[in-house]
Amino acid sequence: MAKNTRAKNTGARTTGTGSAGSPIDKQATIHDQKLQRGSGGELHQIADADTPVLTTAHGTPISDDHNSLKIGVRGPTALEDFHFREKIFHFDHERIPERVVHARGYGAHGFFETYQSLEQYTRADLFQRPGERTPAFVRFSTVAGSKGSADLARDVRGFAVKIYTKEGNWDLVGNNIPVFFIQDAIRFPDLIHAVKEEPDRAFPQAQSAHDNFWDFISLTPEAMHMIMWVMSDRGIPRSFRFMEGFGVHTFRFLNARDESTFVKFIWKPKLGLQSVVWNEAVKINGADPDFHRRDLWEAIQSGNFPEWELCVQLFDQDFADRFDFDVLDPTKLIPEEIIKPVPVGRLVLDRMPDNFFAETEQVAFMTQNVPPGIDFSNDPLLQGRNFSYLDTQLKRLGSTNFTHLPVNAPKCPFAHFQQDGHMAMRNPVGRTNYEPNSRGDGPREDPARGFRSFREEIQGPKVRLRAESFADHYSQARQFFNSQTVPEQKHIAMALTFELSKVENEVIRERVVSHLLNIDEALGATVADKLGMEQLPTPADPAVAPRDDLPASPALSIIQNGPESFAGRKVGVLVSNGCDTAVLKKLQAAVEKEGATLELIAPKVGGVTAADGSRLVAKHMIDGGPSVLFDAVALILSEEGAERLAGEAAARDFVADAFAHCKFIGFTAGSAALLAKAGVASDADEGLIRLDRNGAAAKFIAACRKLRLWAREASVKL
Ligand code: HDE
Repeated sequence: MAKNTRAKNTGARTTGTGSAGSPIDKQATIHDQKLQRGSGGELHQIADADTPVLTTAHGTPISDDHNSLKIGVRGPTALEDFHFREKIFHFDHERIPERVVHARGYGAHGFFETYQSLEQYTRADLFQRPGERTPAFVRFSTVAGSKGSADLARDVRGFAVKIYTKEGNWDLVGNNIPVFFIQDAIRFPDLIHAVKEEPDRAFPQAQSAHDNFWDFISLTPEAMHMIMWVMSDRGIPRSFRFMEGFGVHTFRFLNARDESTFVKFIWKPKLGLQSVVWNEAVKINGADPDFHRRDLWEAIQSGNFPEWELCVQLFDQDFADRFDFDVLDPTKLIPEEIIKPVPVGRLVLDRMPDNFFAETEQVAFMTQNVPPGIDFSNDPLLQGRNFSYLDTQLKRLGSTNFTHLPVNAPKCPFAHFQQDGHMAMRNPVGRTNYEPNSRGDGPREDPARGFRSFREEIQGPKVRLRAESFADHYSQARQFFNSQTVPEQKHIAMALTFELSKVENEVIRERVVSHLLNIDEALGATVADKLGMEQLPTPADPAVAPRDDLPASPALSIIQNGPESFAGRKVGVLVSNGCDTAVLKKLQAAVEKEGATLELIAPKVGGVTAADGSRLVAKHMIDGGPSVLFDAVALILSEEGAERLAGEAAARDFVADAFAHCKFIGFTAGSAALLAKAGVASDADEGLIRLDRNGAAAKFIAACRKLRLWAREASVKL
């Protein structure tokens, strides 16, 4: 069987002949393909009744796509070869500039479904009718790395949503972190220059662990709150499906009477929050740099559509005046315990793009895309963004007509007098291309339906100053740190230590620690100690003394908001020849009942023969399926299988890593030899669960709902 396939694939069997005088003189049929062999032995695929004829972009049918036109069979190529020229010309121009930030991203289509009418607060059409669905496109991204960088970089994640409402596109261009590094858009180019690869050496790529970034940060105290978030587990999410999204800035809702309510937007994932540990992230980047992409692709293709609820925090001017911090300052958040986020709709992603380039690469998000009923606040970061995003689209997409691309075009009726320009696809018809006009042609303004800005009274001198109300740089950073569980606080300390250990200049390290001391003395001292600093630097001089009266906000912790469910997660099961299928079947049933998935890993990808003689096909061979790709693992091995695997480094790492990353490990008695060789005692803690006992599969999955056994972390000392 295998031999036959091989013979066919090489096209070794040739039949028939080409037309007389043609350089193509032999034909072969491989599967249902018609192949011809050319004069130099190359294989040509020939059109038949079922396949379209290959043409140039101008429609000219092509007879030979393998050989350029030459003067003599070994001679120079002729200039008149328009097909060759067109093909190479087009290829040479396939790339468009990658996004200057958020270059690496992955998108999907879906819909937004409104829960309730928000008429009281906003006249935005999409929030009027409960149950109504509005098409949406989402692009998730990392910020610092280039288009080809790995998914598990420690970084902020972009969470950009385009909702094609009946009154124009609404782009909520957010992140998975509710605050930002800087308070004024004028700082953005410096921030991004600092975090991206250093200009003389062009590394490190997709990493903030280098001198330039920390130099900038150490001199930018306003970044400290955001630094706490990025150094926390939020910076290394398990996948896009398990992240929150935040609009960050304060926006306004405007109702039909043009009354304003301030609003902050939050996307909450239905599957709950989850992150990985740093040691795992580093290994995932090697094992599967597309881990986040693949996760979204697999979930959507298998019909497990990821879902988020859109929540709003609503408040009025009175609250804004009373609140501890300035609501226009994007380095501050409003704790959920102070203003409870109210769910107003859900976002479901149910379709991958047909073509990555056309949709995910060319989608153009712009903060200034808001429908009537949603308006901006004066947050200086948002004001700057509203200027930036239009500019960037022209640079990337090359034409003012980027709104003609299907992914960017509104899905509601639209009409204007804009015309011409590069690649205009939609061109006006008729004589009138201006307004007002006496012919009664073309669109007209609509003072009632049209977009109106909030009539805000603004007065003041023209100044280049930062508001004093923005000057508290440490209090919310401290509140964030105090709201984390012990393991989460440790992760922050470890992340800071790792990052600063990559900084060559000791002065920069010390300056960062001097800020940490203003956030939490013990944190600063731990990082200093782990960096081997001989003495603690003096705390940085704060513009405003950090407060210690802000209560912890449990909503800020990932672990305290665990889903208590294993749904949407993945178990990796290591199997060997002679394994017990009854145990596997029970585990499979328990996994499916939970709404999770299971993949088999075996010594060979072709699979194994179980004890009952059945054949189990594997998804991964052991070297290609390390445990970092799974949320929990199980070892269903025969004694002999376990002995053999114990001699393989990849199998030992599979177990040792799962243990070190605090994962739940199910195992059968036969698997003991591998556990032992990996240095894991089968009774080490309650995270090791026997699977070959009555009711064991359900018990294992119930334990997995905790996602990780953090109590183990102190002993593994990652
Ligand atoms: Fe962006 N940002 N940004 N940003 N941003 C871009 O627009 C910019 C900021 C965010 O998946 C660019 O189309 C400035 C905050 C996301 O296509 C660019 C400032 C937040 C995406 C740009 C900020 C974001 C971008 C680059 C400081 C979270 C990816 C390519 C004032 C609320 C969208 C592009 C996608 C992309 C500018 C700050 C989120 C250059 C000037 C704060 C999710 O226009």
